[in-house]
Amino acid sequence: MLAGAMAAVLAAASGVPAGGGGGTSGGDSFELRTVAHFSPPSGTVPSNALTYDRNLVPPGTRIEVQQNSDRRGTTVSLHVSGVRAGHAFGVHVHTKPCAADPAAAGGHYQNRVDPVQPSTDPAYVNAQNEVWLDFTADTRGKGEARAHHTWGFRSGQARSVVLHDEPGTKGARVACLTVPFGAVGGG
Ligand SMILES: [Cu+2]
Repeated sequence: MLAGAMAAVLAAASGVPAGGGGGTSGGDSFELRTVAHFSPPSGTVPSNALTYDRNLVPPGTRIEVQQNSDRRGTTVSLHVSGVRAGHAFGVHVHTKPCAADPAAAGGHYQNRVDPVQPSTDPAYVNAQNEVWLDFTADTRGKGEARAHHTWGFRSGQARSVVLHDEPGTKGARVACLTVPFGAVGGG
């Protein structure tokens, strides 16, 4: 039996106070690091990292996601260890948390939101308007990716990272990590 939901989330918003009042909402940066090991949705212990395909993402696979945001933009980085060697995955930031149903994570987070949802228009569905972290695992089942944008997330609207069984946007959902991505300035 897998040792359940080994997961850790560290989040910190920090910044230079605008005035002398010690006040509050206006951080100039947001940093977050989430580390977890995937487990099947049927596991008895709730997990923020769920695998829907044991062949491509075996239980125990490690995933680490970092967000670094400031006024200039946002970088999201991904490190995975333990997936199927040599396999090419499509990965995106999605709008909702993971659940037993792979569809629960919703659609892709979009900077400019397509008025037509679910979104299929390439003018909106692309790596500039969304956060794509596609990677190909090496011979040891490790992979990594990084994406930088000059925009930042809207608070509470980017909630997960979904791994798909092929690069791009057509692949089936094979695993999902819930991540509380944050906004600069608390907005
Ligand atoms: Cu996706």
